[in-house]
Amino acid sequence: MQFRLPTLLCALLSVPMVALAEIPLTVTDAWTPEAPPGRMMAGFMQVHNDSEEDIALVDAASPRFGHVEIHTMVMDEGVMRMRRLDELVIPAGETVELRPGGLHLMLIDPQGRFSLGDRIEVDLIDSEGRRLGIESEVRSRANQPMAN
Ligand SMILES: [Cu+2]
Repeated sequence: MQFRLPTLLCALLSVPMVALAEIPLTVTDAWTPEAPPGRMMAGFMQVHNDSEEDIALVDAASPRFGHVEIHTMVMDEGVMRMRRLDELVIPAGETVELRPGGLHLMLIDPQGRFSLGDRIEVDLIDSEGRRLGIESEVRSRANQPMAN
């Protein structure tokens, strides 16, 4: 034990204490349509890439949900279906829109209930392990424009 403890301390001290940089994205108008309790919910937003390099979002997480995925909609034998994306690329300098009928975050396994106006914390995670914290406001479906 006398010999192990210093080794352990060295190992701990060698872990970088510097937080990873935030993802250089600007997210605006993030919102989530209200849903019956216990159901999956969606996250919509505009994501602008402020940098000169493409950014690949590969995951997302929320303390309010057991699991978050990035989804798109695809036409499958005449029916629109959701499909999970392994990555969503936000091209340098461009804006990608997550909206009803298209790209969205899928908020799965809700932990508790949500009311209109609640702000759901979500971390976007990119291929370099960087994160960006956003808040998605729960809104009524009725007041939102439908896709297309
Ligand atoms: Cu989905």
